[in-house]
Amino acid sequence: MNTETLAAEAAVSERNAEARAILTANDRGGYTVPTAGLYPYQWNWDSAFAALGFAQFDMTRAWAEIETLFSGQWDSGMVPHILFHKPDPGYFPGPDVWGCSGPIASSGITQPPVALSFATRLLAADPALGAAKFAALYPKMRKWADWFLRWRRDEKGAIFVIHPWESGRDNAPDWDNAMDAIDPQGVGHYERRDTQHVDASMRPTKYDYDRYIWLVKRAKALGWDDALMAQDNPFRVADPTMHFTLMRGVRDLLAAGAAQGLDVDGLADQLAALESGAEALFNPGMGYYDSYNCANGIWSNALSNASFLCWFGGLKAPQMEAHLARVLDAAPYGVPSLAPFDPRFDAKRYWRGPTWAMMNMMIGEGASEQGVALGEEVRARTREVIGKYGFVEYFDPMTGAAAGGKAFTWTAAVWLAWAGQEG
Ligand code: 9WN
Repeated sequence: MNTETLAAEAAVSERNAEARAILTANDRGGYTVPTAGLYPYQWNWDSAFAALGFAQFDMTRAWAEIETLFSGQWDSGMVPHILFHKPDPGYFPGPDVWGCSGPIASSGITQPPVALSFATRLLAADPALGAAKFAALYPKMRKWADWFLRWRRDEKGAIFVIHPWESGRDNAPDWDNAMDAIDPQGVGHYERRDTQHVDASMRPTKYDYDRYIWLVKRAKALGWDDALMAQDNPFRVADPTMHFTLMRGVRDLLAAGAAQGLDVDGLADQLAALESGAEALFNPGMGYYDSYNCANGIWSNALSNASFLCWFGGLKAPQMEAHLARVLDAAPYGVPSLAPFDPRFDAKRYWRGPTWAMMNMMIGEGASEQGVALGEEVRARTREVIGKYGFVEYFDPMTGAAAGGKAFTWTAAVWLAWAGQEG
């Protein structure tokens, strides 16, 4: 073996050790914080990725992450986007602002249900350990999927979000049209904490935050009641992130549930409904998957990283390959959260441009599964950017520069489970 190969191997094993150390340091006992300081609680989809990372070296701990997440499930089936296990003044809005009454103090909205899929991966990786754990979680996972189909599906069959935080892509241009219709009267004084941890230029703006908090207060005043919230909801945006991750989750539950001899009644129908609903998310004018405002049907015309989750959802979507090629040509450290040739692109501002390793994982894996050669390119670029700039929250897609929080759980997990592996 030559010295160059040895040096490259040493660098990878150093990164592996660093990634494990991040997961361990962010472990708060049964759940992991996304990063110390900026995000001091358990976040829903962050935890699902954390489980994949832990699965590389501690399978029991991996299951615990998902089990703890489901311990916060509401009677309705909804699994909150944040579980406030222990009060921490470092994050706003905290439990008092949300005013929810689930089994654990929590937010009142959900997040993309990647935990459904990743639980099936833990099972596949170690069936002897996983069978009983999977079977115990299975009814809860199904209840969450049922809840989505009941309360977050629009007339055209697409899954929508009722808050930008629900999608996990907080300040994406996808929400601009619906956000513009909100007059955040009465939002009152509040103190942001995020900009005490991270430079304000990398975060959502005050305009966004006023509306985020206004939406929380409105839902709180309605007692977080799904039926009441559904009436005259000012923010309903059909979202490819939610749609494709749910589609993948239901598909994976169906396959794993059947293999384990569990009750899969109704899952095939749900999957079929989501497959036909996916057509509603195809923007014919632009020729790609997109979000739209359910109130007026207006498309976002945003080629985002969520557009490329179609493959992860299980679609063939051959027409998306040329879009991915174009975006990767424009952004050396892609996949950018918004195409760089979009005038709304901002390389540093959160979900309006930066590259996110966990989105890349779903895009890259999904593409490879569907035979799209660029899937491997996405993995190689993710490996390169993490290798160069470390385990940060997100990256500038043009320069690769590190941005957002440091020592980030899901970036470390994605390295261990996917990006850092040999191609
Ligand atoms: C609000 C934790 C979360 C991620 C989201 C990301 C960001 C929170 C925030 O951080 O959102 O949920 O306060 O900005 O957008 O995807 O789950 O990492």
